[in-house]
Amino acid sequence: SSVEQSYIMIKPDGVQRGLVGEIISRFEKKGFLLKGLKLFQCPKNLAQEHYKDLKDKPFFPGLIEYITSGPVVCMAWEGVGVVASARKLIGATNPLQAEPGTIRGDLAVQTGRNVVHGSDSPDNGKREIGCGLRGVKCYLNRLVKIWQRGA
Ligand code: DAT
Ligand code: MG
Repeated sequence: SSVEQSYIMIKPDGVQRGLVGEIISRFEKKGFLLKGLKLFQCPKNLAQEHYKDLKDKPFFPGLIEYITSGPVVCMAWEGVGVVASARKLIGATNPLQAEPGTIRGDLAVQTGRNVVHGSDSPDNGKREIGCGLRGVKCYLNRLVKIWQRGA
């Protein structure tokens, strides 16, 4: 594996249920680097672009309605092998099939309310970060310098 980025998005149910800290914490504790973040009300056209590969699925209209129903937290996480590792941390699409210890396995019940999104490939990571974090800059290197300097 090489250094790559995954687009992780806390869906409206995760935000409304107060799970933002819990979900971010799992990626921080694993050791990945948070490179971008915003709280965002996703417009319908951007949700359709994000999920374009699923546009012919019967659940697509309901999925777009769900994702645009309230604010989401959009994030870019970076690290070696982060795309596959994040999918493991997140767990199976159907939370009833997701293993205990995964985010969906611990925190969700319904496929249509599965609290978090994670990219399925490094290429989709790039594409989805370009979509959900359009215009958001990466500041991590600057933060590390301040932290290393001390008080
Ligand atoms: P994942 O989010 O695990 O990558 P996916 O890309 O196949 O799963 O689908 C995207 C989202 O669409 C998924 O998180 C929830 C919804 N979804 C998928 N399959 C569904 C189904 N059979 N019924 C309802 N919603 C579904
Ligand atoms: Mg997917």
